[in-house]
Amino acid sequence: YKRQHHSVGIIGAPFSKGQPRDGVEGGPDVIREAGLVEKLKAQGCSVKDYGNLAFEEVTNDEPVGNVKRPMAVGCANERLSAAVRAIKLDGHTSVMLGGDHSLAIGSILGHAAAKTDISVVWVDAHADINTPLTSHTGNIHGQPVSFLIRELQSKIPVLPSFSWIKPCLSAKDIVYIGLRDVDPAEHYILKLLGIKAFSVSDVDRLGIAKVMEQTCDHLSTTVKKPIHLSYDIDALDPSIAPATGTPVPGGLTYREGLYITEHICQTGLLSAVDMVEVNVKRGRTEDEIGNTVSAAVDLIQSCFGKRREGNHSADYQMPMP
Ligand code: HAR
Ligand code: MN
Ligand code: MN
Ligand code: MN
Repeated sequence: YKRQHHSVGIIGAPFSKGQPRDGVEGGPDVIREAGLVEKLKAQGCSVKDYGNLAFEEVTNDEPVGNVKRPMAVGCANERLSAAVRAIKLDGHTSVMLGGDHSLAIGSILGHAAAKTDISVVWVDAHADINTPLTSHTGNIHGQPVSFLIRELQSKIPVLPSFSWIKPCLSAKDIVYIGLRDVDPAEHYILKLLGIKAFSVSDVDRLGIAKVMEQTCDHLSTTVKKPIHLSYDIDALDPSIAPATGTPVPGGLTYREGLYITEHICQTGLLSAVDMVEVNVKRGRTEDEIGNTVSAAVDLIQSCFGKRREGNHSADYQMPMP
């Protein structure tokens, strides 16, 4: 393991229309207010903060079938994809602060536009692979993966503001970790396409170390592609990350959550990160909010080399008596 110099480009995406709950648009600002930029600099990263994207108001955004706010989601993601592409072309590892998980559409497509061939590690309680036709909620944050997988495209209906989207992943290019709330249609799709998925039950059986080993083995059978880590904070147990829209009991521990980011950092392949679904308005106390936000910051720091065993710089000099 060689200590690497990390150059990080941060983009805030204060967007919530992929789901119905207020507050998730505040994610980028609360994560920054918790000191993200300063902390990354203090651990030796160079950081460029690209600020927050501005999303235009979309009027007449009527549901298509039961899919809610298709135009707002399509337009926001088109903007985000251009921003992430630019951050990648500037030479940074992209960090997208959400916002809800529908933003993974733009983040992953922007990353793929700059890097051609990428792989995805999707850490989440949910599979987010409903198609617009299988979704029971109509919330697009439960659907982003369906738009990205080539093998599913014959099942995807036309949606307004989604025509720019061209799938960029094969089913073998994505691995899930942390699943525990998967709809029947989603489970069918995962099995049909043979998508690698580690539920929390698999984490129980194998341990997180084996899960990460097998995740990396699966993603690098031939060439080592840049990794896109899409981290939904609800993957963590609600006891450590309660301030999120759809908490599910029995989640990853704080230690398992951090093991994932430490391991992916060590591959040297991490190329883009999403940190999504932090919703301060879903926290019932200051503690619940603070714990959730600081877990998000800790995970991002860990993506860029902060290790629980400790760190020191290559030029560290012992003080002499
Ligand atoms: N599967 C459900 C749906 O399609 C719930 C998924 C939403 N929750 C998320 N996504 N936070 O990870 O709506
Ligand atoms: Mn999600
Ligand atoms: Mn989720
Ligand atoms: Mn590995």
